[in-house]
Formats: sequence, C-alpha cells, structure tokens
Amino acid sequence: MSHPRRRISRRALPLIAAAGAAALCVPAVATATSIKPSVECVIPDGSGNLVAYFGYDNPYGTTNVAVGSTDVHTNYFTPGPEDRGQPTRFLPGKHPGVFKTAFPENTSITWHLVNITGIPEHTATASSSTKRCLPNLVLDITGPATGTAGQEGTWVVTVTHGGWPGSDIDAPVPVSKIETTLAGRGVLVPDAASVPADGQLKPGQALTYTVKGPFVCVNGRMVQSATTKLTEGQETTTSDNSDSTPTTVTGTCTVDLGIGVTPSAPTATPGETVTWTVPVTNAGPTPVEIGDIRVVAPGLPNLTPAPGMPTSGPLAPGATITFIATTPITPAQCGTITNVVRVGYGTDATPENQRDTNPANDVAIGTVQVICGAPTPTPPPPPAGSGGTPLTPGGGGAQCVAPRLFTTVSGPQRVVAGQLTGVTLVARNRSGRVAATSTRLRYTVPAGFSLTSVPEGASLRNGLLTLEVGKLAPGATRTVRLGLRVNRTAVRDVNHRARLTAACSASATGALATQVTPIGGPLQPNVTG
Ligand SMILES: [Ca+2]
Ligand SMILES: [Ca+2]
Repeated sequence: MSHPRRRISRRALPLIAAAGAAALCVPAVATATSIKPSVECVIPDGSGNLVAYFGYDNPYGTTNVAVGSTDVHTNYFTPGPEDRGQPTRFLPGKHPGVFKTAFPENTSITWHLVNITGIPEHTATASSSTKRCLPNLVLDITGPATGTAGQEGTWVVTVTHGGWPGSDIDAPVPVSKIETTLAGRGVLVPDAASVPADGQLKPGQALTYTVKGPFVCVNGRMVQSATTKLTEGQETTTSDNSDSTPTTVTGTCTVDLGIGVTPSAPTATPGETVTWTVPVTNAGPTPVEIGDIRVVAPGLPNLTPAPGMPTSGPLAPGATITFIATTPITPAQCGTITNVVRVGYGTDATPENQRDTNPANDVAIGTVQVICGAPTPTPPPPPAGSGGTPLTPGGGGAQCVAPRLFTTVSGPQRVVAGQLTGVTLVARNRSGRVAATSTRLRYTVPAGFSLTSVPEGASLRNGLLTLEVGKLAPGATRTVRLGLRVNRTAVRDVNHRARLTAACSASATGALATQVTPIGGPLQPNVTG
C-alpha cells in the first residue's frame, strides 16, 4: 500500500520545485509596474475653470522622472502644455493631492506617467465628472470608564474640521452648518469657548460639546453615542462621523416613578363626559421597563395608554407615558368626584432594591365638581385698579400692584417613621387695600412623606400639591390642613416648603424643619399611629 504514496511523492517533488521557482520570480514580475498618477478631486475656481488635485503612488524608492516622453520614461499632460507643474521627483509611497492645475470646465486633462522601459503607461484624467473636493468632519467622544448609578458624569464630544482630503484647500466650514447629536439627548450645543469668533471652523480646528448627565445602568453598562453631519453640502466620508464610548456603571439603580391625574375640566354637569389624563414620569436616574409599570386607578376602570404611547420597552429618565380614561357624568354624582391613582414598579417577585424608592410621588388625586340644579353665576370681574388687573397695552396706564403675601407651614418638629402627622398651611394677604388674585398655594411633599388626603380643589402631581386659592381680599387668610404619613423607611430630616403666588408676580415662601426618627428594630405591620 506504500506504492501509490511513493508515486505521489515523486510526482509532487517537481511541482514543489516549480512552485518555488515561480515564487522567486514573483517580486520581479510584481515590480514591473510604473508609478501610478491619481486625481483626487476638482473644484471650480469661479472663473470657468476647474482646479484639479493630482497625486501619485510610488512602489519604489525615490525616483526621478523628468517632464516629457523618451524611450525610458513618460511624464507629461495632454492636451498641452506637457508641464503643468507635476512632480519630477517621486518619493516612496502614496502622496495624494501633491499638486494642482486648472483647466477649462467641460474639458479634460490627462497625466501620463511611466518610469520603466517597455511597460504600458498609467494615466489619470480630470474632467467635469471627477468628484468635487469636499471637506471632512471627524467626530470623537470620550467619557469616564466607570461611574456610579445616579451620580453625574461628563462626556466630551469633539468635532474636528479634518481639512479637504486630497487637496490643500483651507476653506472653513460654517459652525451653523454642523449638527451634532447625542443619542437620547438630541442636538447638542457646542461649548461657547470652542466656537470661533467668526463662526467659521477652519481646517484643524475643533468644536467641543461638554455633556453632563446621570450614569444610568442597563445591565451594568452605559454607552454614549454621538454623530455629526453637515446640514448643507457633502463630506469626503461619513464613516468617521460617529463614535461611542462605554462606561461601566456600578451601584444601585434606583427606580422612582411619579404619577399625576388631571381631569379635562374642573367642573362638569350630568350628561357630560370627563376625560382623565394620567401621566407617569420616570423621575429616577435609570431607565425603567414600561411593561413593569403598574398603575392602580379604582375609579377609572377604562384607563388605557393614550394613543401612540409605547406599551413596552424602556422609559428613559425624565420621560413620560400618558394614560387616559373617560367617565360619563350622571346625576348620581352631584357634588365632588375624586379619583385616586397610584403607580408602582414590578411585581411581588421584584427585589426590594429594584422597586420604587420614593413614595412621595406615587399617588395623585384629581377632583371634578359636578354641578347639578341651578347653574352657578359667573363671579364678577375684579374691580378696576385692584391687584389682579393685568398690565394691558393701551389700557389707559393701568398699573399692576403686587399684594403683600405671607405664608407659613406649621406642624410637629419631630416625628417617628411610620406615624401619621400633618401640617397646616396658612396663606395670607397682608396688603391693606390690594386684593390678591389668581392666588395659588403650592406645597412640596417631602421625600419619605405621603399625603393621606388632598383638600378639595387641590391637585397633586409628582409630589407637588397645588391649591388654587383664587381671590384673597386685603387682610384675608386661608388655612389648609394636610394629613401626612411618614413612610416607615423614612430616615432623613426634612423641610416642608410652601410657596404662595398671585398676579403681578407676588410671592412668598414658608418652611418647617422636621426631625425624623427612623424606626429601630423590625418593621411593625399595620402602623396606625
Ligand atoms: Ca467625515
Ligand atoms: Ca416614586
């Protein structure tokens, strides 16, 4: 059985020898080529000519080729003149755009080049159809390698004018024509210090965009991607116009959703339909999964995502999805309709550290007054010259006089986590003669606290309670009591803050500092205070 194998070996030997011989010949054959001329681009000079940029690729060492045509070489242009300033000394390697020459539009010129006897010449032809010389932008983004969820990071996007490849053109690009976008953030504004005073970005100059924002964790990693473009005209290449940078994100990715509820009108009559808008906002630092958002609205059984809203996928920090529901108003509902909506994240199986960490904005209450029987007369307009008169053009010189407002927050200065408590808000107009109009009292529910009730006529959205006080006569006071529960997990001291505003830019603020004693030991269920 060894016979055939030996025969194959014997036959293979001369083949190997032949292949070896051929391989030795390859360099000689491969070098039997000329220096190659190239045309990079053309650009109109504004006087009926095109300026063409030529270069070359020399596979040899430095080679001299004189202008003209002889038995051994060729280096000339057609049509004449033969000498258009092209090189006669060719350096090794590729050299794009080493010289330029003008020729009339709608004609062509050809550079002929041979540096070895007896082989075909190489040519490069420039004409009106040769590609135009174009500028090039190059984008780069840098950012931190690591970050902690929720903390702020800084990224820097750099867009450099990379010149006009293949030419010596040094024309700038207007900054106004450069549009740079960060994925998820939209169009960026360049750092003022990087914008040239004349608004023209010259070759070699760069715009920088400094971007700050929270580290958000998606599987422990965050990627920032940026891209730039010319809004007018073309570039040499767009393959270098995008870049991205990854950050490894550590720490707890806290979730915080906030909810609101707004009826389509503050009042309704039987027979009408009220539409309730329920926005859910991602108030936390990390994206959340829309499919894991739970909205509980017992009074709104037909609550559904508003048209066009996504029902799955991520909800970015700061982004809102909206739900809507309608309720037909019946005579049985005369009085006040109150709708309480709640938001939560995940299910019973969701680990504690991945649930909503801030309950202060988890509940919202909306009310509608259902008016039955005789219609309420429209309140008369405020008397002329009162504090509510807006400054109107051509209004006979009416002046807006701001009332003197005063507001306080009072209540316990020490509470224990889990207990029921409350605060009293006072809104007062201390003016002697000026009425306060469009008066509005706002109260921010502190972190770790939640409202147990909302006064009539008030709305609660994302932890901000807004009460429309309306007109407050000179010397008048309005007092509002709010029931609060201190969250069982509350550990931080808080400030209760109230802000009173009215027409004519009148405002006042009040605050109350409260110490919170955390619960020691295991949590007790059903804390009733
Ligand atoms: Ca580019
Ligand atoms: Ca929340």
